[in-house]
Amino acid sequence: MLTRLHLAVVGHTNVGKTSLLRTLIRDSHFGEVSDKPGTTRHVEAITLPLSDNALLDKSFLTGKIPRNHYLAADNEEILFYDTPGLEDSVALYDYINHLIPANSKADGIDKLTLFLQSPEAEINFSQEAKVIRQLLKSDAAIYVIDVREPVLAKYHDEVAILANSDKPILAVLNFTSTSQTNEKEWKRLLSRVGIHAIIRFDAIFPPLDGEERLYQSLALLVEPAKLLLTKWLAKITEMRNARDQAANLIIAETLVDITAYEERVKPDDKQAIVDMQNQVRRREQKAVDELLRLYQFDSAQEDEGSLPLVKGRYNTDLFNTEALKMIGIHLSKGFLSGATIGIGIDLAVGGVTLGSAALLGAAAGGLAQTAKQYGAKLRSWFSGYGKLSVDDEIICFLVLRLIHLKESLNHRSHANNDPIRLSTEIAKQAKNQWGKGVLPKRLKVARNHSHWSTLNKGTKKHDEKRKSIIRQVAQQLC
Ligand SMILES: Nc1nc2c(ncn2[C@@H]2O[C@H](COP(=O)(O)OP(=O)(O)O)[C@@H](O)[C@H]2O)c(=O)[nH]1
Ligand SMILES: [Mg+2]
Repeated sequence: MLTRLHLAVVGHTNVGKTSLLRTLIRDSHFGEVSDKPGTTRHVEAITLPLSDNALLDKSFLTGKIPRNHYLAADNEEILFYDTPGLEDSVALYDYINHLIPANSKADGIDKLTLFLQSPEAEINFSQEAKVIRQLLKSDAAIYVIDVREPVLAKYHDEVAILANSDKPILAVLNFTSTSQTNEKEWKRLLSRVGIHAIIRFDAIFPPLDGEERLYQSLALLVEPAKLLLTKWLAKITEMRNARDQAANLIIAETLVDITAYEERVKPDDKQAIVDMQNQVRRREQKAVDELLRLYQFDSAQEDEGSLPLVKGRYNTDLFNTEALKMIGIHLSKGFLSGATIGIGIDLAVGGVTLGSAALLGAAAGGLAQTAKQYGAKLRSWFSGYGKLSVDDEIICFLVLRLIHLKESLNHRSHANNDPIRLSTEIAKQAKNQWGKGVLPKRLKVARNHSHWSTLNKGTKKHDEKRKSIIRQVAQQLC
């Protein structure tokens, strides 16, 4: 039984070998990816890290420490070897066959071994020799194919050379999300040399069950590694679920922080509103950073034109009514646009707090005008202080943005260099309860617990009730 599986990732140059590995090991910085041929010049070993610190960050909310390292502790591991491309397979195939006398009984491995011992392995075919050496040392190969390519002579020779290794080979059809492909022809060629294990796996837009299919196919090909691969897959699934749960906790904690956030201000203190908006923006950014870290994407990677993120930041302001309307969030009658949008005012009058919706009109003209509007009765109660809090609609907008970001990151390949785009999904999500602009009851509870917000002074971050509400809100996000 194997406890370590060595997999050589081989194929023609520029077919997406390095990209496939970036996707499988969730690391957008692994190796070098480029349109130019021959970017990967050496064999590079890499494994999927099975511990994840970002998952631990939120464990204080659940009290459960994610089980890490259980595979690593047993020294069980899958090692991938990224190799340079097989560039000149036609010349190599000829050369290998010339090395063998005409009536020789040498088999495929004999031929490859002879080649590796020949002087040309150090001179003209040094790059190819690296690939073949690694292939012979590995337990199996993942053969990456660009299915847009017609099946030219050079590929016939390439496949024949690989088949000489007598290693189990899993063919991975890449670029399958492109419209014009030569899949049928490739499958025919592969089966002619006895390669029948074939999966479709686009490195940039991998299918949802892509990883499962890949490891399951390997388990069928390399019987001694079956148990290891099954455990590996279970670990991947476990990490995926833990990541999803941690993401929901990140979002839920942000929601509770912002819902419970309040400031007591004097009438007409417009600066207080601006300051509060900035605090909320910063809190949202913290959630974005946490999500990016959780899904192992770095914020600097995003380029200028990206939506919804520009260099790891949303490029639409949270307090922007147009954006709110665009995704279809229903705005209540009292909702105002303009500078004061999104921060509602409750009047704290002799211990009685009036609903913010009724008094939203106050935001535009300041509290003095409100007092006029609501008459003498109110004025007599008026203690001289107002309580600012963030409007329901803004919180709903925030949650939709964060859920959308989470989904985008969850499905995103680490080989994808395109900016994260605001898809139509967000509009679809907006049809659910959040789109109505009304907070669910569970979250509303936070309105009466200002000490639950890390944005207020005297926060009780570890308050059991706070943690419990965060967990409940997180569960409702699923
Ligand atoms: N659209 C698309 N592009 C891909 C895919 N796989 C690789 N690429 C691009 O193809 C180029 C070569 O990829 P790379 O991983 O460096 O290939 P390698 O030479 O085989 O390691 C890069 O520009 C990648 O971004 C894919 O599945 N779809
Ligand atoms: Mg490469």
